[in-house]
Amino acid sequence: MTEPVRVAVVGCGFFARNHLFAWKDLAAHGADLVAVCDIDPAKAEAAAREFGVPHWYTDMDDLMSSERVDLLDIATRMDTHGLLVGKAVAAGIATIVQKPFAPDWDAAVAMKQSAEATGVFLAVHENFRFQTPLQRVRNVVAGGAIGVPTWGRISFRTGYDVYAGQPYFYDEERFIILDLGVHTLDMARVLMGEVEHVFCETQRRNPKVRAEDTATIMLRHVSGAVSVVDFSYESRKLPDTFPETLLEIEGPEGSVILEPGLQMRVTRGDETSTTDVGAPLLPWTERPWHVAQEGVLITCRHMLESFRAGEPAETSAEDNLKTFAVVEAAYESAHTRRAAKPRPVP
Ligand code: NAD
Ligand code: 89V
Repeated sequence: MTEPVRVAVVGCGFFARNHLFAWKDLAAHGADLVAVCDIDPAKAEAAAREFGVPHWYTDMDDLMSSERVDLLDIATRMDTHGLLVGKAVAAGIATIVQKPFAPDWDAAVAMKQSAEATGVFLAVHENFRFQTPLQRVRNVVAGGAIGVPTWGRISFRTGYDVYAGQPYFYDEERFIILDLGVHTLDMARVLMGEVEHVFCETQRRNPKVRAEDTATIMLRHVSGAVSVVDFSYESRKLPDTFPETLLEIEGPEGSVILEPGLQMRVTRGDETSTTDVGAPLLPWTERPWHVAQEGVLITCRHMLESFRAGEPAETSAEDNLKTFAVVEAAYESAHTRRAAKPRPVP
């Protein structure tokens, strides 16, 4: 019988509920949710009560000094990540931190380097690549069915009211590329390989929003492939496909297309087939978020298994910095109106 992994969740806000449900489900895989923390005592207490967690705190230092935690899951917003991750890593506690890794490159690099210097497990909860539909696409591409990808489009366009659950979006200094580009550009790396340079145009189409709410990015990959990654929270179309990532990846042998309703169409030579690759509903997930919610469970399971095996997560701090470098290159290109290269990860 392997020892349970003692997990604590810091941040009990809008999205953290999905982390809490996921860790409770992973009790069957050896996760033991021992504590939650939120600076808002009402949220911390409510989360502990709802999820049957024995202890709750309003200060992470108190949690770390009072509990024996093996794996800390930080589900706060990016402005707190540097401080909280720094504390956890200094305490030698393996840590997962929600996306965006940080508000800026330097803060993200500092966290990665602190974990590297101490040998502490540090991963970013970047869950789109773990979502069932996108895993199915990954399997097709990795299996070589279409050959090495040469062209792709990865698209997330919605008019769903994302602001209702995440009102802080209105005031971000840098918005949709940091919030959503971290997901879609990560998928571009996963499916098409590392990025050589990007050209990006941004738009602010909603007058109530301070920063960009739409981005259209063209990427040249190191392999020579070209992809277009586009995303907006200001699309007006029905049916709205939130939170589906739609895509088409082309190679010399064929293509894989993810269509609305999460129908995956694979063409190989002169044969084509369509499969429903939608995420299953779980007792605690609900439409339309269920695709993203199930992705949280799969991601947390991957983190648990990676930690237990003493291996870096797929979305380790180092890996996520490669995506973050593409995010920064997109902002640079949008500012200079010229192509920009992702900076190397130090
Ligand atoms: P939120 O503001 O609703 O919740 C954050 C919580 O953290 C709040 O309850 C706040 O009181 C608490 N908090 C702040 N500072 C703290 C501290 N020092 N110690 C303990 N608790 C503290 O935010 P949210 O919408 O839940 O987003 C949280 C993160 O999740 C964001 O980075 C967001 O980008 C990310 N997110 C990810 C996904 C996804 O994985 N697909 C989806 C939505 C949001
Ligand atoms: O998944 C996320 O990071 C959320 C979104 C609105 C894109 O679902 O912010």
